[in-house]
Amino acid sequence: MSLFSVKMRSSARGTHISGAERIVGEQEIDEVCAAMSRRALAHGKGQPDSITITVSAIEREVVRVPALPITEATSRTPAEARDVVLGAIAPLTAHAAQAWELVTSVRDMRGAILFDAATGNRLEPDYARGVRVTSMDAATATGERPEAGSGKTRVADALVLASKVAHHPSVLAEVCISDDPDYTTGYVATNTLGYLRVPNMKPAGSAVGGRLFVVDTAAPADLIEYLEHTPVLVGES
Ligand code: PML
Repeated sequence: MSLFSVKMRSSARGTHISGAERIVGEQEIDEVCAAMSRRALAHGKGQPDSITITVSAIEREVVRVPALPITEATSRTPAEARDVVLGAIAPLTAHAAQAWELVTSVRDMRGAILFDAATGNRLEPDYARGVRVTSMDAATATGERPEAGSGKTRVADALVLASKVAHHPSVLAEVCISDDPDYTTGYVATNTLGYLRVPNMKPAGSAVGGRLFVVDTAAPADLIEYLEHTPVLVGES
């Protein structure tokens, strides 16, 4: 079956508000475009004045990876959330506290921070932009799913992204805080831990939000190419 990438990004007065992507069969394109614009208009970060939707045929091989298993922590405050996240990433980097400080201080980044586990240095070429993870979807969105074309939830989207990211051998962990001020649950993901949902990552109403990947490489060109361009369908765990 021919597959198409459908990408949406929205902004207001030049500031990014939201983005989404699906990999779908041709028959799903119209429905998916409609669902994406509805979702862009409903984003808690504000009313967009620009919504761009791009549809392009996928010409290269699509990689299939398993979905990470989901569990949930019981953090009741940002301080407890910090303890959960540090518990997960401290075995992977001596700079875990620095990673937390970083991911809880960024906002309006369209992409992720690449955080070198060995040094604590940032590796992404453009700090303001970060590295965007694109070209991915749930495998069940490609016609194998009976309700193909229906809207997906925020958690399902995040799980797809986290599963693609965790699959790369240079990635040790991901920490995510939503940039939606009304949404305070984030996650920490690793291949051994899976996708651990972490409530109360930030205070309600906070515009803080971003993603940070703890990586085990000082030369991230291959990783960036994978994250930005390799088409990945995420299957059942
Ligand atoms: C986002 O807003 O896109 C980030 C989503 C994080 C979802 C965390 C969860 O509830 O599992």
